[in-house]
Amino acid sequence: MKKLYSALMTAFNEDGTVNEKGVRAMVRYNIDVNHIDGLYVGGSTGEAFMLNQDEKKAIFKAVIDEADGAIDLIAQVGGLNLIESKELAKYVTDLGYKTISAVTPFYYNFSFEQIKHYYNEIVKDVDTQLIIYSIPALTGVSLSIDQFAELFENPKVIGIKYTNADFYLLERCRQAFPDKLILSGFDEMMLPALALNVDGAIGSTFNLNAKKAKEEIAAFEAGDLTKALQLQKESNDYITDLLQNDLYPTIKLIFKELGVDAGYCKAPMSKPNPEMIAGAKAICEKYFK
Ligand code: SI3
Repeated sequence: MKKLYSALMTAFNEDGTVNEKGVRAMVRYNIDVNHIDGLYVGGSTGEAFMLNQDEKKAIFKAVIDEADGAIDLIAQVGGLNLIESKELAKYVTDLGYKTISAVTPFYYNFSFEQIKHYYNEIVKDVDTQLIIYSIPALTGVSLSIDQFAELFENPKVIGIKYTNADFYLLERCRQAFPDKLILSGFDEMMLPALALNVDGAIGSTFNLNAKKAKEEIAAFEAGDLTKALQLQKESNDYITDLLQNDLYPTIKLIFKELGVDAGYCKAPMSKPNPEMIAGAKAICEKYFK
């Protein structure tokens, strides 16, 4: 069965410090209520690119402690400071994470040789397996099929978190790398990605909507495309509402409505205003009550 992962959020206090209790509460919700297969920790949804090294370490430690072996965990350790990424890779490996992931390095228009060096360095001193985090819309970095193939020459590089609406490239990757793990990243496009035979999906909106997303995967795997499409349509109504209300703070506000203290987002992400709070309540009422 294809796997569903929530991209774990980070709960922050109002002053922008990490609220570990809130992080643990969201891990519990994902395990106990969502029955999720796994968590992607320290990604975009975790606001990780705004965290310092100590905060990242504290989150990785709290998550593996709270999950206590119940689900798969993938630790996103990538960023712009390669020394810190390598240190994090070692840190999470020592904690017991079996899989790491690293975003393609961004901002400086790195050459492919530099990107390849970055990945080979991150895995060099650890025996953990790595999934490339490809998200061109946010990083501006698009890898070609040949470049993925070159990264896969390192046997520790085992897959791609494919957050990209380029389905032609996804199909080519699936054909070219049948034994690699490909996890799709845009929740609103999960069905077309399933059709191209991804191994599962990772996403922010599954933190609340895992039940429906799992039903969609089950319908797809049973060959009931009509039902899978209907479920994707229903999920996309919910995702559209979330996106229109400001995605990350709204997921946290809905968590709060459901009794989970997910805290705040970190500036410069928005703090909830009365309109956003009303919007989140309405979305919660419409889809989750
Ligand atoms: O946390 C992560 O790194 C992700 O899993 C990213 C994931 O692909 C999400 N992308 C972003 C930028 O948040 C999606 O789940 C996305 O939020 C969702 O499809 C709504 O557009």
